[in-house]
Amino acid sequence: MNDEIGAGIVEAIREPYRLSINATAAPLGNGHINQTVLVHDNEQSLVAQRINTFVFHDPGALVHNARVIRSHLQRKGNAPKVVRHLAGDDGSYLHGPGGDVRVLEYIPGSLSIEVLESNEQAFEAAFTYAGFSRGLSDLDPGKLIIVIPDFHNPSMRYHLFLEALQDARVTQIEACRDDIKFVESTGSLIVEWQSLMDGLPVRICHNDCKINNVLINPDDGKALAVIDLDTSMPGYLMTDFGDLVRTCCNPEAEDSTLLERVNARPEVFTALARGYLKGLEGVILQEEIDSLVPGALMVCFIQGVRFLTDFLGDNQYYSVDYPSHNLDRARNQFQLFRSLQTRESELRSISTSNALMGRD
Ligand code: GN1
Ligand code: MG
Repeated sequence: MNDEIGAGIVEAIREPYRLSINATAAPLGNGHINQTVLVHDNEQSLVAQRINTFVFHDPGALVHNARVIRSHLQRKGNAPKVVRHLAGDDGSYLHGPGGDVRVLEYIPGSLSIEVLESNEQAFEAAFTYAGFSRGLSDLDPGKLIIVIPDFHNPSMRYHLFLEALQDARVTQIEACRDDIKFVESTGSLIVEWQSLMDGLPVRICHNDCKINNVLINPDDGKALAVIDLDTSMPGYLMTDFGDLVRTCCNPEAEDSTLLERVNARPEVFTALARGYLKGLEGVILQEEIDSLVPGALMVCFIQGVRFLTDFLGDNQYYSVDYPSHNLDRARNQFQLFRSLQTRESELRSISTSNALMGRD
């Protein structure tokens, strides 16, 4: 992100948040869609974000959903904290000429991690996201706006890949022939995943359960808050758990090209399953428990398909640091998927074992 972007965000919020002329902005986090900065002004620190309206057509819907979710969870004694949107002096949450800049509270001393450092962190993240869905299990899903329809729908994602393949330039196709073949040969699993998903209960999910979307306290490793509620809407537990596996089990970052190191670590998987099932004890149904491993496989594969689709379409969706960034990301995710496939039966017996929830 260049300085001009940060300066533009600060300008958009200067008046409504009474920022002085000394206010500074520095890039924050590692999101692929929105542009995020940490604003410091004298004693005050704020998180400000320019919402990507190519992806999120209705910024007001994001604010609405996050506020509905926050006020519901706040009424629950033991639900995780979620980050707060801050209104400006004028009472509004969206600013700037495009109405696409918002401000969120900054949680001092909090840390967002990109690559998991311990099994305890995996447990804590899974327990926190489970608490999020548990706390929202009695919120009417109709109160939330569907910001991106079919967001985790595997058939739709596969269809978009086929469309991108048809429209792609020859040089792009040449660069990823083997990856395309891999996707086409694995595509038969889509039907299975789709029908599994269609039989599950719809629940309010976070839908972007990456390890870096839980802020932790570095002193005790406990979760401080869940952030990035932009895709929080009705969905399925299998994809939330799948995203946890995708971002925690891999010892490498999602764009690492050291593919020989990419692998689904079973001990991390065990910690995730234990945390997730504990956090949803008494709520999660047996068919949902049975869907956790397929969910992990599906999310890794589909995330790879989404990155490859974007590579074929010249990187219109995800922000990239170099032209083949999305291709590197896709290969990393496919490698993780293959590693999960190799361990599938081992992981299934872990996630369905009674010992995991202390039931034996
Ligand atoms: C995007 O921008 P970020 O990192 O919050 C994407 C997720 C993907 C993720 C891949 C709206 O999230 O679905 O899983 O990148 N968000 C959207 O890391 O597409
Ligand atoms: Mg996100």
